Amino acid sequence: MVNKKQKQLNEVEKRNNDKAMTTNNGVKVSEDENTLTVGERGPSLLEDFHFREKIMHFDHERIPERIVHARGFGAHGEFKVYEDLSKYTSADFLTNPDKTTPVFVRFSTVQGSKGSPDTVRDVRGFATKFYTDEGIFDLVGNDIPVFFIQDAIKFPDLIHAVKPEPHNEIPQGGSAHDTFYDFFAQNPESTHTTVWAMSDRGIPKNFRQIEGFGIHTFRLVNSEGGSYFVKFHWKPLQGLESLVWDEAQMLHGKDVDFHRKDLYESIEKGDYPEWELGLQIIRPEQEFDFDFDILDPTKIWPEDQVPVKIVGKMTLNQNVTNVFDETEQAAFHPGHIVPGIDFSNDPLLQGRLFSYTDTQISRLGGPNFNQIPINRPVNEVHNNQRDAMHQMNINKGQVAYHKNALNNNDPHTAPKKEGGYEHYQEKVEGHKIQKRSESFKDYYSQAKLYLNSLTQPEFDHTVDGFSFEIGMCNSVMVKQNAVNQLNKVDRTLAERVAENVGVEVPKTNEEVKTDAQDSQLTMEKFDIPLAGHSVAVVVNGNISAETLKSYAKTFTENKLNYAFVGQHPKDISETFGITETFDTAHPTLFDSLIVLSDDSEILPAAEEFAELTYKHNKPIVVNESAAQGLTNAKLNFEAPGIFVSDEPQTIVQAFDRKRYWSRK
Ligand code: HDE
Repeated sequence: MVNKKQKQLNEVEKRNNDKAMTTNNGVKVSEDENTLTVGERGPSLLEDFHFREKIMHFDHERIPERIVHARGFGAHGEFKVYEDLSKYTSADFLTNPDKTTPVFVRFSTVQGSKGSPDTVRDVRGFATKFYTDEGIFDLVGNDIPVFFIQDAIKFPDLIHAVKPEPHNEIPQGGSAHDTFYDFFAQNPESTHTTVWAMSDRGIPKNFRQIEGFGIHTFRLVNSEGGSYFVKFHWKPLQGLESLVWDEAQMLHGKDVDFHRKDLYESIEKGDYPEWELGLQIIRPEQEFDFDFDILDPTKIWPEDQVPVKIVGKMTLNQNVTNVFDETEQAAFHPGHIVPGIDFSNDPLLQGRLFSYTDTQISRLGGPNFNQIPINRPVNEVHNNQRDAMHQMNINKGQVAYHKNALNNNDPHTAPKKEGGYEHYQEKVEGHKIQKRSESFKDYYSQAKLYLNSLTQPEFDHTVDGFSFEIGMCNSVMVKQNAVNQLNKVDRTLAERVAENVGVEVPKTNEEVKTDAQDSQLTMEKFDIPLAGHSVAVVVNGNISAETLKSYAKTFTENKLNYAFVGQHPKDISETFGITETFDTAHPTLFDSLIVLSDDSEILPAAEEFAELTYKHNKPIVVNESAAQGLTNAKLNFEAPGIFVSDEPQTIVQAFDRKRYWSRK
C-alpha cells in the first residue's frame, strides 16, 4: 500500500539517467531490437556479438536454489547492544553500546521452492548476518525455538520426507502429506517441533511479527576465558500475530507475495520493524541442573527457569537494491562466528558446521563466494588463500604462504589479546561411539508443556492444523501411526484429531504427565501495537469526499494502512491516491473492515467482503445505513468485535483485540 503517486515520482527520477548501453566489454550498442541478418528476411549472422552475448548471459541467469529455505526475502538494517556485556563475552559488537553494527536479514520458508506462496504452513527461517568490526557473525535461526531432529545425520531424511514426494513432486510448500507424517510417526524426536508448526506459529501473519531463535546452545566467552552457555532470541516489538488457516490458504491464490510485500512496503514507508535481542544464559556449573539436556535442540529452556535477558535492538531500515545480487547470493553459515562466541557440542549444530560452506560451493559456484558484495565483511581480509573459480581480487605480491621471511611473515597471525580467534578450551574425553545420549530421549514432555501454554482458541487451531495435515495423507496406516504419536503427548488432541481424520482413538491413554506451564508467551499474551495494521473501507454508494477524508485522517493519526474499496475506482475521491476495486482487493489482504454506505442497496461484493472478514474473526465497523443494508448477510451483530458507528474513531476501539476468537 505504498502511495502510487510516490511510486510514479520515483520512476520518473530513475528514468533521468543518461547512460548509453554497452556490451560487457564496454562497446556502445547501437541496435537492441533486431539481430544482424542478411537482408530483411534472410538468415541471422552469428557475428552479431551483442546478440550472442545477450543470449548467452540470459541462458545462465539461474543458479541452483537453496535445497531448503529456497523461498526467502531479505532486508538491511542495524543492531545496537543496550549495555556492555563484557561480563559474558568479548565480542566487540556486544560490549560497546555506542557501536552500530550493520546487519542483513533473510526470512524464508523451508519446504517450498523459490516460487512457492509465502503463507504456507511451515517453519520460517530467520537468518541474520552481523557485519561486526571483528568479522561476520551469522545467527542462522528459525521462528520456532526447537528443531525436528537431534542429530545432523538425520537432516537429509527429514528433508526428503517433508519435500514434495519424488514420484509426483506433490505437495508444493507444505507438509500435509504421507512421507512427512510417516517420518513424524517413526521418528518421535520430531514431535515437539511438529506440534509448534501445527499451532498458530506455523502460519505467521507476516515476517515483522515473528520471533527468532538461534535454537542451538552456543557459548559466550569473555576476555578472561570464562564461558557461559547461551541461547539467542529475537523478540519482535511489533508483537506476534498469525493468520487463520482458511485465510492463509486463500492468500496462496490472492497474493503469493503476501509476506515479502508486507516487509518491503513497511520499510519503504519508513515503518521499520524492530526486534530485541534476548539471551538465555546458563553458567557452566548449572549444565546438569535441568530435567532436559541443554545440548538437545528439540528442547527449549523454559523461560521461567532461565529468563530471557534483553540486551539490544535490531532495526530493519533498508530494502535491498537487487534481490538476486543481495538476498539470493547471501551465504549464511552458523559457523561464521567472532571472538567471544563459540559452539557447544549440540550434535545438530556440529553437523551444520559442515553443511553450509559445502552447499555454497555448488550454489554459488566455488569457494570465493565470500567475495560477493553481500558476503564481504566490513573489516579487511588478509590471508594466503588464492585463485579458484570466480576470483574477484587481484592478489599482489610474490609470497602466498605462512611462514615467510620474504614478506616479513605477512599476513601474520594475531593472539587473542590482539583480537585473534582462539577456540574455547573445553576438556573432553570419551570413547568413539555411535549412540544417542539417554538424556535426549524424552520426546513428549515439552510438546505437552507447549500445549499447556496455549489458550483454548490456540489449542483448537492446533487440533485443526493436525486434522488438516494428517487428513491430507492417503495411507490409513500413516494417519493411524501419526494419531498414536499424538496420543503420547495429549489425549484430547489425539481424540479430536482421530475423530476428524477418521481413524481409531488409541485404546490406552499414553499422554505424558506434566502440569507445568511453559512461560513461553503464546500469541494471545503478546502485546500487539496498532501501528501497521490495515483497514479496508468498503464504499457502497455515494459517500462524500469530506467523510472519506475524516476517516483517512484517523487512519493516518493511528499509523494504520488503509485502502478505499469500491466497485469502480472513479467512485472514490482520487485525492487519496489509493483506490481499490472488488477485483483487486480481498478481505484476506486486510486486518479489519469498515463498511460505509448511503441508502443504496448493499452490493453483493460488499456483503461477501463483510462475511469473510467476519469469518476470519477480524474487527468490523459498519455505519448505520450499512448495518440496515447488511441484514441478509451472514453476520451476527450481537457477536464480539462488530460495531455499528458513524464515527471514524470506532475502528481504533475495535482493534482492542486483533482477532475476536470467541465470535464463532
Ligand atoms: Fe539449515 N541449511 N540445516 N537449519 N538453514 C540451509 O544452507 C542444514 C537447521 C536454516 O536464508 C542450507 O545456504 C543442516 C536448523 C536457515 O540463506 C543447508 C541441518 C536451523 C537457512 C542447510 C540444518 C536451520 C538454512 C541450504 C541439520 C535453525 C536459510 C542453503 C544439522 C537453527 C539461510 C544454505 C538463508 C539453510 C543445512 C538444520 C536454519 C543445506 C545439515 C536447526 C534459516 O546448508
